[in-house]
Amino acid sequence: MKRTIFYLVLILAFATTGIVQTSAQKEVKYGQYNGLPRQDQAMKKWRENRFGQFIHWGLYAIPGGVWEGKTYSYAAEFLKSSAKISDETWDALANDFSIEKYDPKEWAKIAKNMGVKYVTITTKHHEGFCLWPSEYTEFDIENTPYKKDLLREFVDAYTAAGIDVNFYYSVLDWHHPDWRYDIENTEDEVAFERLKEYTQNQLVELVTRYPEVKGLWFDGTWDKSWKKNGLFSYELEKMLKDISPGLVVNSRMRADEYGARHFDSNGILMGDYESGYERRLPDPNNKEVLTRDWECCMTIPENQWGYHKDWTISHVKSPLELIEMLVQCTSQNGNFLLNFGPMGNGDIRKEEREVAKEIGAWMKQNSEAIYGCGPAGLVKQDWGFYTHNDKTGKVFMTVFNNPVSGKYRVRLNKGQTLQKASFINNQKEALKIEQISSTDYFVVPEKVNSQQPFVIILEILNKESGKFHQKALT
Ligand code: H79
Repeated sequence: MKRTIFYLVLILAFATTGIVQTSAQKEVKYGQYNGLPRQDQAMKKWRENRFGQFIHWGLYAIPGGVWEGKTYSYAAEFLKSSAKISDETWDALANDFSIEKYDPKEWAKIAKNMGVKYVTITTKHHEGFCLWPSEYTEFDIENTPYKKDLLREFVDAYTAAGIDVNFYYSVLDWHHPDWRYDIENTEDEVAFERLKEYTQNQLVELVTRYPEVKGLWFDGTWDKSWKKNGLFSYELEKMLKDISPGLVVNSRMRADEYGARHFDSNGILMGDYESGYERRLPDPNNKEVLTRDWECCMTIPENQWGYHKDWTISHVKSPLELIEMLVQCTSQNGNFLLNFGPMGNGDIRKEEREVAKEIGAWMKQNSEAIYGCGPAGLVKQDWGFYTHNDKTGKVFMTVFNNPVSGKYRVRLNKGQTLQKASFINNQKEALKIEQISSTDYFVVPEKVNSQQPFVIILEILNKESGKFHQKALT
């Protein structure tokens, strides 16, 4: 009996330390090689940015989800497929891409005022149309009435505004004759080799023509054809990083030699950060996501990335909902990438301008709780989310739900004491604190703004080190 208990304890001890492997490790040659989480300057900057703007712009912005008088409710950038439009008809939209209202400096100003630190723009979406003059296709901006390199103008304007530029690139390509969903015979294989060459050429072209680019965001990589080419994506990632040192690449690019995506066959993340959170967030108590870099990309309406004329067909998220998502991401070590779909004429729709303005107003007061912040290592409470700045040691509580008691519970870890609480916009004045146990406190502000999420800064002392709270990754 004693022996059984001994073994049981042993097994439990190993299980909790993670030494016991539940499944055998596979030999994976084309998996992760970056050493994560990356701690170089470029990656640190990506992480500190926290808030980005996604831009979906292409020919789909012209019809805006409406074709021959009929409104298609599925994603506007999928209209070619939803309305079963022929290649010829769709490709002819390039003749209407005159974008007379395109003003990248104004776009950059809107983004800057919203408070984003980076932007990710679709250089080529599934339709295959290229926003830059590519040497490798005619289906690009050069062959529209606009003619000029809009991407160059975009990169210049955003860079001048101090916003890091990233490129989205869809490998899936409805326009390219060599695209295959799967490789079933020699003909497919030969065609897909050409598609791979095209993909590589274009990506090398992008990082060379626009050396300012900080990262690549791959999409359309879920088909069998790509999954059967783990070695290719492995070598391509390396090649692009050789040309552009510091380049930050999302996990969607890669497949390993067994066809596993995002995470290799041993469960190790590929690329530099995980990009599976599309239009959804992790559970707020999910601790696993704290151990890696990740990004959530989000639409303002339900599922519209490209410009859709009719935003009444689904719920449109309010700035408050979006701010809450941004804060949640920060609290769980993630970035938040909020999508905009500019119009076919190059203008930004008024609803998006309004969202940008309102988020921007909040950020002007409270961005200290976002930039450079991450998890605080404290137990989440119902009023909202904690964030923490490693460099200053400050802990921020961003409140979204006000308790009817007017008392905001804080539970510290053992060995910590709460020294002070104050509003972010009035740090000189200390708020009332009630200690209720060795670890628990109530912060009791006399008056709160119940119309807006607000931020309280906590100063926490670690009794042993005598220092302010340092990040406790769990
Ligand atoms: O660009 C936006 C969308 O147009 C694009 N990604 C965002 C950022 C997108 N393309 N397709 N989709 C989104 C939805 C595709 C979902 C599926 Fe699948 C692809 C269903 C089956 C294959 C992803 C992979 C979900 C399951 C497997």
